[in-house]
Amino acid sequence: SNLLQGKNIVVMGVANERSIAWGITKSLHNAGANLIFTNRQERSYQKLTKLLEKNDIKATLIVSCDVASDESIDKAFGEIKEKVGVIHGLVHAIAFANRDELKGEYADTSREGFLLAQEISAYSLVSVTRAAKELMTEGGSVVTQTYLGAERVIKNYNVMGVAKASLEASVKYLAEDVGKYGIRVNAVSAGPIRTLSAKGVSGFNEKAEIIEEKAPLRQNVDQEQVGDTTLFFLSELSRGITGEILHVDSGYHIIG
Ligand code: 0WD
Repeated sequence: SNLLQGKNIVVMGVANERSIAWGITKSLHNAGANLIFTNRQERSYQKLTKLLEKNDIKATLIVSCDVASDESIDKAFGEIKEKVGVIHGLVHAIAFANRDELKGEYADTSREGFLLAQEISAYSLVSVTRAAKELMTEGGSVVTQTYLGAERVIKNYNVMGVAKASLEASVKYLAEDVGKYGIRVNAVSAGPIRTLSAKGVSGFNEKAEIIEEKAPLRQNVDQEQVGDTTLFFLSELSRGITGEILHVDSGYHIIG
């Protein structure tokens, strides 16, 4: 397709081949987008450049960005503004919590662990949307990644569930703020996908098995399915939609 032909899209959060952001990258590339990437770590940068080469995808720009730092965000978007100018889309696929707080009881969450999860997983959407808005002078679309643990108690998801609840509320408040500039903000709520981050949450296998057993479609979702839905949100096909949380979970969330 050519849904994103000539569109400049920033993708944040490719760590490796399994990353949801990598599945999204493939969908956006196939739709003709010009892709700008941000990485936190040098390790991810190396992995990304290899992946791009292997898949014959040419990045418009790769910049480093640690969302824990306002200076880093300003520097990254400053560089994007300088080298690319206008952007039309932003993909936020970033989250973090301490591993030892992704098991046991939520009540045991530390103050620092709570704040860290909120900062990296929820506040980062606020700060990058603010930075991206300045470059979205022709309107735009912001898409983030969330999980059912925001809506329901899911064993071990704990502090991240509370951070995702904050992320989802932020999607709605941000959608109101930037709607007047022709910018939309939406989230994809994906079923469990085996990635580096998913390995940090205890009991991943059980979660994936329940989907195969109970979800209407009786199969787990993959990065490509999330990629295609994210493409939909970035494209004109979804022009009437903002502030939405869309489940890509084989229908699991409707089952009681
Ligand atoms: O089952 C799953 N895997 C699901 C994941 C189900 C539903 C939602 N999600 C969400 C995650 O919560 C996250 O928001 O999707 C998003 C992407 O997660 P992923 O693809 O599962 O995880 P991973 O491949 O580990 O990528 C996470 C990225 C990494 O990229 P870099 O380039 O930094 O290595 O988030 C990054 C993490 O390192 N990240 C940060 N990026 C910038 N600044 C930071 C930070 N401070 N902290 C973590």
